[in-house]
Amino acid sequence: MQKQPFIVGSLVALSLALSACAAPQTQTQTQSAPQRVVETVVVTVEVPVTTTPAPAAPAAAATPVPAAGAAGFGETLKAIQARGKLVCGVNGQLPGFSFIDPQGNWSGFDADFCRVLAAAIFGDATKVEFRPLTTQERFTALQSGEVDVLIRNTTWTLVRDTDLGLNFTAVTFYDGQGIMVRNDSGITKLEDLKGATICVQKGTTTELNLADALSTAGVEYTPATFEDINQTYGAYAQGRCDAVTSDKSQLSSVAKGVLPDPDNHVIMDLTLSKEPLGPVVRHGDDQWLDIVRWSIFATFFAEEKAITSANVDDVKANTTNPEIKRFLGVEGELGQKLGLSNDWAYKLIKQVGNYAEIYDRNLGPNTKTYIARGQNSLYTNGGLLYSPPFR
Ligand SMILES: N[C@@H](CCC(=O)N[C@@H](CS)C(=O)NCC(=O)O)C(=O)O
Repeated sequence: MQKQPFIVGSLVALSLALSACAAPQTQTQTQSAPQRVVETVVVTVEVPVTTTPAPAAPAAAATPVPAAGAAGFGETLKAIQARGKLVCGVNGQLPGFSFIDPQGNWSGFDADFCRVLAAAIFGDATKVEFRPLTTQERFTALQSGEVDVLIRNTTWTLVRDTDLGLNFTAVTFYDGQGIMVRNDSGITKLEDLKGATICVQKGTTTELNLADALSTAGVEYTPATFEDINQTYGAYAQGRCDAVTSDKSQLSSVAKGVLPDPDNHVIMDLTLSKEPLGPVVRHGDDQWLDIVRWSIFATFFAEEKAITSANVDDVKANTTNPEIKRFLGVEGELGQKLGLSNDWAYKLIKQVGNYAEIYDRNLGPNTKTYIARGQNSLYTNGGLLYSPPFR
C-alpha cells in the first residue's frame, strides 16, 4: 500500500515510577523459655442480675453535616438554576453517543444523560445547552466553568481524577480499546500489525494504551497521530493507515454512522484496555458531584425495579415498596438532601427513561449504531451496572 506522508506524532514514553510495595515484614517473636505456672488463683465475683433490662444507650448517630460545608458547595446548582439551563460538554460527532444532525437536533446516549440531569434539576429535560468539545478542549472547558459537566466518551483514570482537578461521577458505559481494520487486510491478531501504520488521536488514553499493548506484544508499528476525529478517521478511510484504534464504542459508531462503506471494516476480536466512560465534574462542589452521580444511579435503579417512563406514574400511585416510594418522592426527602425536589428521580425517569430505555434508544438492536449490552448490563444479568441503595 502506498502511504502518504503525514504527521507522525512522537509518543512520549511516560515512565511511571511505581513505588514497589515492600514485602510485609515477617514478625519474628523471640521465644523465651517457657514459664512454669506456680500458682492458680480462683477469683469469685458476684454479679448482680436484674430482670429489667437497662435502657439501651442511644446509638451514636452520625451527625448530618450542614449542607454548605465547604466553599464551592452548592455553587454549581445555583448557577445552573440562575441561568435556567444546564451546559453539557459533549462530543457531537459520534452517532449513538452524541450527535447533532443538520436540523440541529441532538441525539445519543451521552446527550440523553445530559437530559437526565436537566430533568432532575428543572423537571424539564429540554433545558440543556449542548456544547460540542474536541478531545483537546474537553478538560479545560470543564475546569474553566465553560461547561457544568462533561459527558463525552471520557475515560476515568487516576491522573485525570487527581492532576486535572476533576471528579468522575460514575461509569455510564464500560468500554475497552479496540482496533479496526479493513476486511481484506488479512489482519486478525495483534502480531499481524507488525510494520503497520496505525491511526490514533492525540490527547487520548488510546494513544498510550496502544504503545503499551504493542510494545508488550513486541509488535513494531508506526503511530500516526491526529488532532481530531475527522483527521483520524479521514486518514484511515483514505487508506493512509492500515488500522485505526479507539474505544470500541467509538469505532463502532464511526464504522456504522460515518464511514461510507461500513461493511468493509471489522473491529478485531481483541480488547487492549479498560475504558470506563462517564460524566465528569470539577473538584470543589460535592453537592453537584452527588446530583450527577445519583441521577445516573437513578437510571440503573429504575431498570433494576422495572420502572420505565411508560409505567412510572402507575408505580408512583400504587407501589407499596418503601424503597421505591422514597425513590419516587412519595415518601421521605431524598431529593431535598441533594438540593432538588423530592420527586427528582420520578421526573428524570418519566422524561428520559431508565438505563435500558436510554441504551436501547441509542445503541439498541433497532438502531443503526447497535452495540450489544455486554458489560453494560445490570449486575443481575451478568453485567457491571449496580446502583447503591436509595435510602
Ligand atoms: N475514551 C478516550 C478516548 C476519547 C476520545 O476523545 N476519542 C477521540 C477519538 S474518536 C474523540 O472523541 N475525538 C473527537 C474529537 O476530538 O473531536 C479518552 O477519554 O481519552
